[in-house]
Amino acid sequence: MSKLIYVLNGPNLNLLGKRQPEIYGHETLADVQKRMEKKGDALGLEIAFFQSNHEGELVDIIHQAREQAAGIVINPAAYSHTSVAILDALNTFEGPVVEVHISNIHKREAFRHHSYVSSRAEGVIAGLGTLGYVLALDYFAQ
Ligand code: DHK
Repeated sequence: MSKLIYVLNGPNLNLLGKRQPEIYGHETLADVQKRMEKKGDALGLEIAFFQSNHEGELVDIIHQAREQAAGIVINPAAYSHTSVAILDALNTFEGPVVEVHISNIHKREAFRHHSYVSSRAEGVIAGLGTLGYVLALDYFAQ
């Protein structure tokens, strides 16, 4: 049976492709999902893909992952910089977590330099565009 990987996307990522393309690129979130599913097939990983603009809903999805997922890829978006609730939820999950940022948060405003989630993540991929999501799957396959 293939391993199930939850992929979580935080606020405003539903507008990927339309929102500040000079920072986040032209690919849509649906494109990212397709790429991940294709890569997942090649690696023997099943992908469950989510996006929410609501902190509590992301917490609920992480709780659901506790029962189901072998690992989590998360781009918490703006909640990276604010959410102890998402960090606490991830701390209830026993498997590996990879944090992804499309942009290089360290090259941007100072308030983006700190992520609560990073203290829980096995690894953080930032600044490689949407390729970061695909590379996270290579980690899980390994
Ligand atoms: C996405 C966001 O929406 C921002 O709030 C983060 C992250 C960066 C990204 O690069 O994917 O600061």
